[in-house]
Amino acid sequence: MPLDPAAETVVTGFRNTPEFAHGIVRDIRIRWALEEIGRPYRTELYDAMKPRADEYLQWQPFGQVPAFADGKVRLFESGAILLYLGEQDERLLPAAGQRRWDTTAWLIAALNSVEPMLMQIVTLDIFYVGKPWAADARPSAVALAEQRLARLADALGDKDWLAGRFTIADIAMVTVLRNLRHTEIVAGFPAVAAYQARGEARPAFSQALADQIAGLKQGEPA
Ligand SMILES: N[C@@H](CCC(=O)N[C@@H](CS)C(=O)NCC(=O)O)C(=O)O
Repeated sequence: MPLDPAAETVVTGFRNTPEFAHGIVRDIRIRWALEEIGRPYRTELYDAMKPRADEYLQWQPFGQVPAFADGKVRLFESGAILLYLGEQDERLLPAAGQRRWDTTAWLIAALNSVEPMLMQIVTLDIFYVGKPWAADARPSAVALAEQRLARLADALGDKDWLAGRFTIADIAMVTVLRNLRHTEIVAGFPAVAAYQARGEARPAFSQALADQIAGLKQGEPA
């Protein structure tokens, strides 16, 4: 599909999900970044319960959300979209030097080293709730997640943000941590819990959250 340089910014999401997903569907990451830099966007919201059209698979090969387009690029993967936005605004990604690469490393760590461990618990608690084998597997999944959270707490030390100031790495990490909000696991690591709360206290996050939930309610039965 040819790109239109004058096109508006578009982010894809869902207009209906089970309630547990409200506030954690991954388009929240992109909405949050866009709110931080005051960049307007519109959403394309899909029915989460139905397969995506073939045309959408040309944009997001796995049929997932979010995907992003702005007339210059079409992108999928929340991490790639955050990096793209960071390239355009230093408030999201420092322009050069150690801080830029710390941001990149922590963004990838959030999505590759922490998110999979936390998602195991979500999978067991929510997708396989009630299965006896899920209850058996849970203690070791929690132990693995706790190892990551302990290292994250050490890395944070007394810093407010992972790369020394707020960046897209924090958008990725805070939204990853939110996946455990149905548990007390993060509360067991006060520095990590305080870090998550600091991220969630940002006005840009509140706006992104409110907008995502408003979109998700569109698909609810009246
Ligand atoms: N690694 C992808 C994961 C995207 C993803 O898992 N999206 C979920 C919503 S949060 C989704 O679309 N799930 C529906 C599906 O997998 O069919 C990213 O970070 O963008």
